[in-house]
Amino acid sequence: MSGIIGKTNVGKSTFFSALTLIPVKISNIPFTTIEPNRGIASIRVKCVCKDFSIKDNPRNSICINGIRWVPIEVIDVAGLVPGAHKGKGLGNKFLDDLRQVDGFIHVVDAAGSTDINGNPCEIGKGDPIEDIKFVENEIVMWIFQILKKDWDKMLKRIIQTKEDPISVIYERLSGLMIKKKFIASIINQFEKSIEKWSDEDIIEFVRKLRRISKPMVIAANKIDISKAEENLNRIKNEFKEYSIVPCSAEAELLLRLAAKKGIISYMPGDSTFEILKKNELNDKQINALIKVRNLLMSWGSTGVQDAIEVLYRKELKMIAVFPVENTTKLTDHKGNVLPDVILLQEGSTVKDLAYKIHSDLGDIFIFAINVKTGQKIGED
Ligand SMILES: Nc1nc2c(ncn2[C@@H]2O[C@H](COP(=O)(O)OP(=O)(O)OP(=O)(O)O)[C@@H](O)[C@H]2O)c(=O)[nH]1
Ligand SMILES: [Mg+2]
Repeated sequence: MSGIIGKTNVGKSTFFSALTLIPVKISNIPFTTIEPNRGIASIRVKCVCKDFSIKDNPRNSICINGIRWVPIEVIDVAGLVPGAHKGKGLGNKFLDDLRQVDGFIHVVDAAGSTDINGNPCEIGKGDPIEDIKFVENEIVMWIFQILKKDWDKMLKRIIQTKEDPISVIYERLSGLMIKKKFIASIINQFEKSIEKWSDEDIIEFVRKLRRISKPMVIAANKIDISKAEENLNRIKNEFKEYSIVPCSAEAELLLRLAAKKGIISYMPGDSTFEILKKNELNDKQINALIKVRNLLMSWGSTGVQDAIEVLYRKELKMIAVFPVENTTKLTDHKGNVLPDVILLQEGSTVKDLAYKIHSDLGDIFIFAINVKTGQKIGED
């Protein structure tokens, strides 16, 4: 699952709607979204049907011309303002809805058309660099508050009953689904033992832990507004270690809705589209499409599909696996050819795959076969 976060009024819900085609409330006033929106987006992976020259009939995904569209969950939450962890705006409690996410899409107003509190302002007056810094800080403070709530109790267990600090913190953060190895690797970077950590040390720990366990892609939105390009370069200079994807959620939403109505032919991520029903469009609609076509020519795509794929491929290092029961026919027990595709993080074992398919399968798992090489693979 991926979480769409950011300052209020930057285009998070537009981005969500463009990905999922779920109609949600969108408006140019801060705090339009209050309750989270949940939906299903898709990411593209190369299907193995072409490698095996076989016609597949997928169940959990769709195959179009050798490209598998794999469903992934996305959640769009309320917007943040500086000081949210102290209760400003809608506060940060709603971030609890993001506990289970694998990573974040951080939408920013690259055109600077909203001020620090999300109110519309003269284009270029808002500073997306400040926005990125404060939103990241609010995410850190959210996790810090979860840890801090029980910090004294945790220290008691570590000091009096000599429990392993890594296990104690892992247990406290279990709701966030952070792998134990990440917690261990960050704790080991600290020279001071945990009993001596100040609040600043805990915050530093959380900051580092967030970076490796919940990666973030910056979606530099509103790229259709001219001022955005200048800011995009500033953002790239300031945050060199981040994946930054220029995008226009508004353009993607327009294209996807037009495609749904059969007015244009367009697939998410495409660099162009074709108008199919020109005589059903008025001048205003044609002009809007021409504007989007120019945008695609300048940027290569609207960036929305790219942003979510960068999160899964580059940041989360997900690979696609096509499990089958019959290794000759490449089918499940019902005869569906290449029925499913499952996303696994690089470094996962086949036992992890077995558990993803079914918990019962994980329990009785003995070995798997790599169909391409014919090799037997043990559980690790
Ligand atoms: N020019 C331009 N405007 C956009 C784009 N994406 C969103 N907007 C506009 O930005 C405003 C805010 O959009 P929302 O999607 O409601 O923003 P949000 O971040 O979900 O806002 P809250 O839920 O209030 O925090 C709306 O007027 C959108 O039409 C874009 O790519 N380009
Ligand atoms: Mg919203």
